[in-house]
Parts: sequence; C-alpha cells; structure tokens
Amino acid sequence: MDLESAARDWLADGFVILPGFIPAEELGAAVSELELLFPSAEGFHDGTDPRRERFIGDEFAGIDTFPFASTEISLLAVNHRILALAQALLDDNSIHLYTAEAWAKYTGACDYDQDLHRDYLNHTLLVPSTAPGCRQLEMFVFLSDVPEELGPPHLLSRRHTADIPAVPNWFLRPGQESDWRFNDDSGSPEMYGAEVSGAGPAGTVIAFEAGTFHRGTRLTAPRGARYSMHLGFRPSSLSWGQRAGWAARGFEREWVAFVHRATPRQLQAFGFPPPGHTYWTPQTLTGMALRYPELDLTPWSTSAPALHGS
Ligand SMILES: O=C(O)CCC(=O)C(=O)O
Ligand SMILES: [Fe+2]
Repeated sequence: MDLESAARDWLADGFVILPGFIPAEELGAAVSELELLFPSAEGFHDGTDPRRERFIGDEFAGIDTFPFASTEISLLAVNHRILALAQALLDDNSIHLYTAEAWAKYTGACDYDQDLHRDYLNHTLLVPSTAPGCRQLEMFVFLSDVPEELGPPHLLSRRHTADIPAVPNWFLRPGQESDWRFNDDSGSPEMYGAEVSGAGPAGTVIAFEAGTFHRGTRLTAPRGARYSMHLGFRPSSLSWGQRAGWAARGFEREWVAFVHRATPRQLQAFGFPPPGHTYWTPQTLTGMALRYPELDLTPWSTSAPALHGS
C-alpha cells in the first residue's frame, strides 16, 4: 500500500494495517539483537534465561523504554519508512517521536487479553482531536510474526466509534462489573463484534490515532513469544502530546550510542534542531563535538555562521 492510500484509510478508520511494511533486510539487524533486551522463546519457556521472572504475572512488565540496550532496535524506532509514514499520516514535515517502547510477551506468562480502550489518557494532557494538525499517531511495529495465536492487537474503525464520548474510556469485556467512571461495564457486544485483527508477519506496522479503540489479545500458541515496538508521534508543535522528555536519560550510554549512529533526520524526530537553525553556531558545535565525539557534525556545521573574529 502506498502512503497516500494509507493516509486515506487512517483518516477514514482511525487506523491502517500495513503488513510487512518494514522489509526483512531492514528489520534483520534489530531482530538479531532482540536477545540484548529479552529472552528468546526457548530461553523463556525452558527456564534457561534467568531474566524470565520479570515477565510473570504483569503484562506491562515486558516493556523496555527508549533508548534500548540494542542500538539497532533504537534506530528501527526511527527507520526512514516509519518517519515517512508518520509524516504522511500527520501531514506534517516536522514530527516528533514522543514515546518508544519495545515489548516482549510470552504465552502463559500472564493474561494479555485487554478490554477495548483508547490510549490517550497517558499520551496527551488533553483529549484526542481529529482536527488537521492536532492528531497524534501511535504505531505497533512487529519484530516477529504475530498470527492470531500470538496476541495481535485488535482495532475498531472510527466508523463504529466516532460518537463515543471521551469518558468512559475502557469498555469492559462481558461479565465484569465496575463503578469507576472511566469504565463501561455494559459488555459492548456491538463493539467487540466489529473488531479487526492486526495479525501480520514481522515488519508489519499498525498505525492508529490516539483516539482509536483497540486492545491487546491473548497469546495461545504453545511456547509462543511476541516481540513488538510501540511508538508515538506528534507534530512538533503539538506540545500537549507527551509521555516524558528524552533528555531525562541523556547521560546513558545507550542514548549516546544511538546518537552516534543516527542521521540528522532521525535526530530531528527527537527534537534536534534542523541544519540551518539559529541554534547551530561555532559555540554549540564545539560543545556537541565534546558531548557526542563520534557524531559527524558536518550537516549542521556547514549551515552554521562563521565564528566572529576567528
Ligand atoms: O500490545 C498490544 O497488542 C496492545 C496493547 C495495548 O493496547 C495497551 O497496552 O494499551
Ligand atoms: Fe492500548
């Protein structure tokens, strides 16, 4: 599917599923480093990997946040195809990555079946908007094949949900009761009946708007494992869409290793000013060379004004 058709689907449905969007040759380096973050399926299920305990009993315990122990996985979060897709769907040339997580799930580790929900409560200070320039974009990126038995996310088209108010936000599966104002416990058969599965091969990207209903599903394949990334993009001017700031972990060697390998375009997605910006002066370039000794500063220095008097 080309980016224009993807944008049409995303506008109409609130999501688009792009099977195998990242080709194997661009995925391979990240996949080969998965074990720097997570146990293999064998290591988990045979009990030979001591890191397995972390995943037991809590579906969210399998999440690592950017910058990752694998530089290749960090680079994949801003793969050129992913950035082009984000720019096309947000219809903006200045986009920021505001969250990036890698997530491992293992059959039997815990119950991954979720209630239908939107993610907006921890992706924006406000509520989702579909006004041009005000949308936020989330993506699931599969690092392994995710057939139905390995718990793909299920999504609901906006055609079925456009009139649902911002609160409640969780529409519980049948048989549960709750009086929390964010929960709806009516069972919502018409919503669950309209789910679309995001099952797909490794490299599949599911792009969805922060107001789109979706949910994680159960892993049932014996000895199964699912590896994915969850990304969030916004127009750079959309200051209310946020989860944390990247500088908070800016001293970590994983961050520096990523910066040393990234392109100016990839770094711009984290907030680096573009070449030609007034930030780039001899003074800042000298400092950047000390902070990031292996970063090639040529793209920014060729656009900087000459140092006065030197
Ligand atoms: O990992 C998935 O398939 C979906 C998870 C999800 O929607 C969530 O945790 O908010
Ligand atoms: Fe979610």
